[in-house]
Amino acid sequence: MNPDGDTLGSMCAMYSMICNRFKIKADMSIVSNIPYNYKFLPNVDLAQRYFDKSLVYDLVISLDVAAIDRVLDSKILFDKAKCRVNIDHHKTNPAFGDYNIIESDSSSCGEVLYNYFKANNWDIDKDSAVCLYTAIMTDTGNFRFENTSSNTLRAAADLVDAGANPNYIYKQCYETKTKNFVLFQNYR
Ligand SMILES: [Mn+2]
Repeated sequence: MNPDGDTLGSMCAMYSMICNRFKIKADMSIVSNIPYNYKFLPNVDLAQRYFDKSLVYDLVISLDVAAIDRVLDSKILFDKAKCRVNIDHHKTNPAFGDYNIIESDSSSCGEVLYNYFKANNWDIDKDSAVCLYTAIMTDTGNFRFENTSSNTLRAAADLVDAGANPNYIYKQCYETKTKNFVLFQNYR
């Protein structure tokens, strides 16, 4: 519900990792519209709002979701899955998955994923790097909130080396406005 840059960035990074590295088919599910400024995220347009609720997935991964009720009626897909994984950084997360990767000292779900990918020696491709950088940048308020640690900055640097462009991503997230919005601003 109301996904932010961390939610969408983490989802698309995991999607790229699964499809590009492991060559496994995956679907992405969201329950709200995608904010205009996150449309640049690689593959985000493949995310679906409506699903056949009779589907039973082998694996469902919840990303940046502090409480499973937040996914509204998509919860049925999570509940019915053969394996449920919960990856998050919120202190309040009650560990609702069969497997839980919760790091409350990480800035963002993007940083948790980055740590996981690195720990498993999974190469981070450019699409994943763009998504993870976006996730970390937006949840740290451009690396200025208290949750910004030395690990956060090392992750960001590594993601830049892997192809994320800080200036481009910043502009997409904070300087992209709809045509109507720009007209409205000019009118005022
Ligand atoms: Mn987050």
